[in-house]
Amino acid sequence: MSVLPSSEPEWVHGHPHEPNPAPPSSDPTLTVVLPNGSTKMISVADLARLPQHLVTDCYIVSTGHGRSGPFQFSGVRFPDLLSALALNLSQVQYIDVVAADGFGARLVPGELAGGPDGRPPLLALRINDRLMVRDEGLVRLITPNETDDALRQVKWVSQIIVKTDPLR
Ligand SMILES: Nc1nc2c(c(=O)[nH]1)N[C@H]1C(S)=C(S)[C@@H](COP(=O)(O)O)O[C@H]1N2
Ligand SMILES: [Mo]
Repeated sequence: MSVLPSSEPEWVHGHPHEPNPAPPSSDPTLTVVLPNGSTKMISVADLARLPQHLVTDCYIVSTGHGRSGPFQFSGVRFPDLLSALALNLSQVQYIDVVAADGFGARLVPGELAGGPDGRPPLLALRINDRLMVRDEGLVRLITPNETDDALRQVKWVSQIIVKTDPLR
């Protein structure tokens, strides 16, 4: 399988702004790339077994087709994913969440756990209390506090790349 090169992906500095309406493929495989370069496949069922967190009043704000919502999304918080992978949040430098169509977002330590508002980023599995279908993302990164352009609401998550800082 292909792993992103260590140079920065182009979307770190913003995206060309036409959202894909449909998934690039029906393959729902989700791969975690661990700091040592090894990979681990995780399924939606694996994610569903981890603690689920609900965030209400989420909006997907597209500069192209307007604002949709409010939605309730629920799914897995990053600290819970990291502990399931036996990784320590305090060592994380960043996590890249990449979709099957090449779209992605980078999460940095200060935002991974979420703030006191209880609206952390989620690997969301459910929308409005039902599982998302593939067209909706199946597994979707939801960053509740991003309300500008939906560039961090990554559908069809296929790779989660965890980078740790060797000095910490
Ligand atoms: N994988 C992936 N996720 C994506 C995009 C995309 O092109 N690919 N577009 C983003 C943008 S710019 C928007 S506006 C929203 C659209 O989400 P919606 O289809 O739920 O309205 O998805 C975001 N997530
Ligand atoms: Mo967008």
